[in-house]
Order: sequence, then structure tokens, then C-alpha cells
Amino acid sequence: MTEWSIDRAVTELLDRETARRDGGRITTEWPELDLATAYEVQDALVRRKVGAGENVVGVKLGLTSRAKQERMGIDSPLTAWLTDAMVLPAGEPVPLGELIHPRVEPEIVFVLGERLRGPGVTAATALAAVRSVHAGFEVIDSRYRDFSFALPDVVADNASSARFVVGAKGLAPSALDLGLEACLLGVDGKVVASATGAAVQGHPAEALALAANALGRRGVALEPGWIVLTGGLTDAVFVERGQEVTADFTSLGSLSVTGR
Ligand code: 0L1
Ligand code: MG
Repeated sequence: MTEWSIDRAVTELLDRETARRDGGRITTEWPELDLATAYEVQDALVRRKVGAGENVVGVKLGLTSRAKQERMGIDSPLTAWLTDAMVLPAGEPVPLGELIHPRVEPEIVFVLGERLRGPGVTAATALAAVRSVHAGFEVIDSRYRDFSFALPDVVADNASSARFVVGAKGLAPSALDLGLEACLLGVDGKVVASATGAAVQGHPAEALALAANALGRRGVALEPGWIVLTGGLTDAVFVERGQEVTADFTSLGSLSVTGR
């Protein structure tokens, strides 16, 4: 068996994604995979995607809400990369045939108007850099069996990233109270979960500041025009063929996706 390395982990994770195959945790075979190395795997994985023609269009946070942390059994938020190949235009179905075992989660999404570079970014300075706030969905698709992973595994796997939807309606941050912005998550017309923006680190702007500071420590700035997914507000739901998942927000409008 070849020794584990950053390169081998990237190849394994990308092979699983391409073949629509899940597999065991990398940390089972490579217990020395620590968080810093896992972020190196994540960066190298995204460099391979960029080398294949994808473009980085933003970042996402994961595990920012208690609902997500409790479900995944991990209490540390994380960051990961978004590329243009992950964009699912609003109204398009979730392409089940291209994915392994997708789940959908509602998110509050920022589009940046100004550059943000940590460390030292506060929620207030973070929010001042936001051009518009949107409702969104993230379609996550872990390359690990049963979405079972330790923190370094999921970080290496670019935090289960697969697709994301950004709602067309964009509001200035000053136009709404993001901590109180409520979201009802529905499946086939039945509400299955609910949360307000406060579920995300107390306020989604705290999540944005967290991303700016974490990436700043790695020498990366968040650029104007970048999309930032602030993390699942509620637990994610599986989406089956023909099933409709809806997110109804107080001010940000409604979104729906159907599995196909
Ligand atoms: O928004 C999120 O919390 C995504 C977390 C990514 C890890 C996962 O739930 O698979
Ligand atoms: Mg998410």
C-alpha cells in the first residue's frame, strides 16, 4: 500500500467524486492527518480543480450552527472553497445522477463588495464589506460513507462541497436584521426544520469574520464579488428523485430545489 501524502489524499478524494463512490475515512489509514495538513489537502484539491478549468468564486463555512455540529459530531467550524462548477442556477434540479448521496441545507449567503483580509476582522467590519445578502441552498455530497468523518477528513474533502444555489433576491445588509431572519425548511410541503440567522455563530456576520480571519492566517483575502456561504442554518435533508426542498425566509424570499 502506498504511503499517504497530500497528493495521494487529493487523488483519492477526486477519484471518489468523479466515480460517484464514497469510501472510508482517510484518518483511519492516516491517523497523523492533522488539521493544518488537511487544509493543505483542501488547497491542493482546489488547485487541481482550477488546473482543470474551474475558477474559485468564493468560500463557504461549515459546521457554524449547533444543528450541524450536533448532527456531524464535530464542534469546530471550518472553511472551504467554492468554484464556478458548483453553481446550481436557481430553479435547476439537483442532478442526482452526478452526485453520490446529496443532502440540501438552507444558508444565508453574502456577496462581497469589498476586500476582507484578516486577522482582526470583526462582525461589524465584515458586514460593512458585504454588497448583498441572499437566501441560498448548499448541496453537500460527502466523499465519505454515510457522511461519517473526523474534522481533518471533512476539511480535506473541501467540506463536502458539491453544488450551491444563490437566490436572485439580494438585499443590503442594512435592510434586514440578519440575526432574526427566519428560515423554514420544507420537504414536499411539510416543514421539517426552522432556524433564524442567530443559529449561525450568533450572527452570520460573525461567520464571515471567522472566515476572513481563518483565511487571513493562511495568507488569503476574501475578494470583492466573492460569494460566501455562511453555513447550514439547520440540519441538511436528503433529496430524492422528484422530491422538492423549499426554504422560506422572512425577508430574503423563497427558494426551492427538486431532485432529478
Ligand atoms: O454548512 C455546513 O455546515 C456544511 C458542513 C459540511 C460538512 C457536512 O455537513 O458534510
Ligand atoms: Mg453548508
